[in-house]
Amino acid sequence: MAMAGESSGKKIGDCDGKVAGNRQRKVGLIYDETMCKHDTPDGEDHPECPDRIRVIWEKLQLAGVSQRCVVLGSSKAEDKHLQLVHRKDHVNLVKSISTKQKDYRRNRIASQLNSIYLNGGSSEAAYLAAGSVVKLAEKVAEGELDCGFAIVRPPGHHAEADEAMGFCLFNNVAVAASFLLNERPDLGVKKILIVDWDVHHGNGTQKMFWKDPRVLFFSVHRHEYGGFYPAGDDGDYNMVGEGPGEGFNINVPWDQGRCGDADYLAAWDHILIPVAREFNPDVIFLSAGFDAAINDPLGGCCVTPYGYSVMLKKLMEFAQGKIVLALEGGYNLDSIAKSSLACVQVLLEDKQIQGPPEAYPFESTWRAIQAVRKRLCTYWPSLADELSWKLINQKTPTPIILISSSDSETEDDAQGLLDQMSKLSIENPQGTLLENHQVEPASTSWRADLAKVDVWYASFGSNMWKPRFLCYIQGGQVDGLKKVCVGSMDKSPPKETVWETFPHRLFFGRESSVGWGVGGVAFTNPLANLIDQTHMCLYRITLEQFNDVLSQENGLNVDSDSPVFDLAALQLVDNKGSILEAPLNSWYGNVVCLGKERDIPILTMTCTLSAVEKFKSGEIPIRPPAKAYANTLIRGLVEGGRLSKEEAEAYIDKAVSKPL
Ligand code: X5A
Ligand code: ZN
Repeated sequence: MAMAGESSGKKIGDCDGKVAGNRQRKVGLIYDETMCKHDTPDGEDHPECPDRIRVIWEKLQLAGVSQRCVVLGSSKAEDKHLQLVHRKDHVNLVKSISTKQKDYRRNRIASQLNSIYLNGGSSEAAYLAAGSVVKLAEKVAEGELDCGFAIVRPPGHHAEADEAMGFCLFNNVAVAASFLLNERPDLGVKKILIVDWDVHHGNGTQKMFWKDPRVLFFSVHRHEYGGFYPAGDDGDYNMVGEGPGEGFNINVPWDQGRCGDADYLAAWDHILIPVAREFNPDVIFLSAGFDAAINDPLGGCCVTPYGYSVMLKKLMEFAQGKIVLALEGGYNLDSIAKSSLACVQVLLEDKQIQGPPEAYPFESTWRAIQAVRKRLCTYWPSLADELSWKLINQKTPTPIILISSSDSETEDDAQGLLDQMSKLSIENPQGTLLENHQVEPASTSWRADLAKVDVWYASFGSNMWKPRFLCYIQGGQVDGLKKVCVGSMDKSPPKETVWETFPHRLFFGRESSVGWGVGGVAFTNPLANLIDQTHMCLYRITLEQFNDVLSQENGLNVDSDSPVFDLAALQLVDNKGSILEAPLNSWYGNVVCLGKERDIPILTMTCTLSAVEKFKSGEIPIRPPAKAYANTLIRGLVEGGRLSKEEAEAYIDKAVSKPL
């Protein structure tokens, strides 16, 4: 097989010793220009393009690292090895592609498949991609090499037993893992860890080892409740394997894009690494897609080369460093070249590269990690401990939204707050400045702009009773409420009302409130958990109205020059599914996005995470609600048709009596 750059690689055994007594690791590389022949039939642009592997190879050469590796020729997979994980029909189909004389025959096959193109070079490339990973894996398992990187395409992890999909024809990594286990028992590889950090779920690999306890499959991917490719439930954290393979499949599903180094490393530190320690693999395969890399056009995440290098370094502690990387996705040529280089430098045990300043994971990242740990802790006891509150509430300082205290007796005047707000800026968790809040002249168009956007306002307190909530829209006062509300500038009623439950803890606290007198008012813990349920009444209102509700909740003048919660803030919660926390000591200093309903964000307002801590410590009192207030909640739940009177009373009682 033709090989680019074979001559530039050193032969096994003639690497320089790096440190006396600590020999240089033998790192294998496989690259073959033949795999570039798989391309779109008419030369149309496609993200999975031949240049992907070219740029990686060129980068490794230019950086002088391929010269320090053992460069191997590619090799075609044998049908019998492919058939360890693929159906015979599928192997034959892929084989037949190049024998077709006409593009239209191939196009017809491709059109039946999901996200697949085919040309005359596809069969050979697919055989070489799979065969190269097999070859590299064999050499690593034999000990002839310490580790290596197969720079292959087409990618493999979406390919299922009988189906090509998602740019993948054969499942290269699965073929190689199965080869070691089934064809080379003499090598003593009994347990394999497959780590899939491609931004997409490795559905093919998951299915191939679903019932196989010899292979622990770990995939971290954008999932978005099943909306991200490959859509569906396969990538859910509940998918843990079956039969003897139960517990040997781990999915870490992100609810959103934008995850970066901090998020991935949190998944490493709190899931993958402890499990790897318990599993103690003999060999590790890495489905190394680089489409979670910063600037990837498909991934939307922002992992840096540094992030990849740290993730890989942490894996090198296992299986005596026997790790086989196989390229999967990754569609920004510059990003994949840099990320690949960073990884090969780790394989070579070069000095750790520099990283960007420290950032913290998103709230939704901790939610995913906690869900995974809970689901899998019976199989992997090291996941059983609760993560410390301190850890999961670390935050990059983000002064975002200032909301004054609701119903509170504090002296802060509204104008003072607005003045402060005007000095604040919105930052994303990576610390990049997104937008400055400006003080605008009194007559601004913010109302017109925000009136065009709908949100769901999710109420869990007295606003669940519609007549009480309507005071915030139409103005007025209802039974039990000790104050008159001015209402919104837009007095139109909610367009829709729906009920939902959310996995959050409802509780009551504070001594007394302006609206309801002596007794606590309702809060919901901004952090989701797996046990508690809060009933919420969702009103579909405009973002303009939401601002007016927010202002009234917080004693601010609705007639203000600027919105409290603007489009930039909405975009921020929308993108992150995260929590905006006010830096002030306010009662409802938090706008939390609970998700979406028919693509419209669901927003609620509650206390800050730090206030939750103070409630727990007793610094802020937990108090049962005033009678009139509790009755208003019960009325809301009953008249809204959510619960019976008895159920509603029991629900409130439970929230009152259960310790935080
Ligand atoms: C290997 C890989 C992505 C497929 C996306 C299809 N496939 N829309 O990254
Ligand atoms: Zn991918």
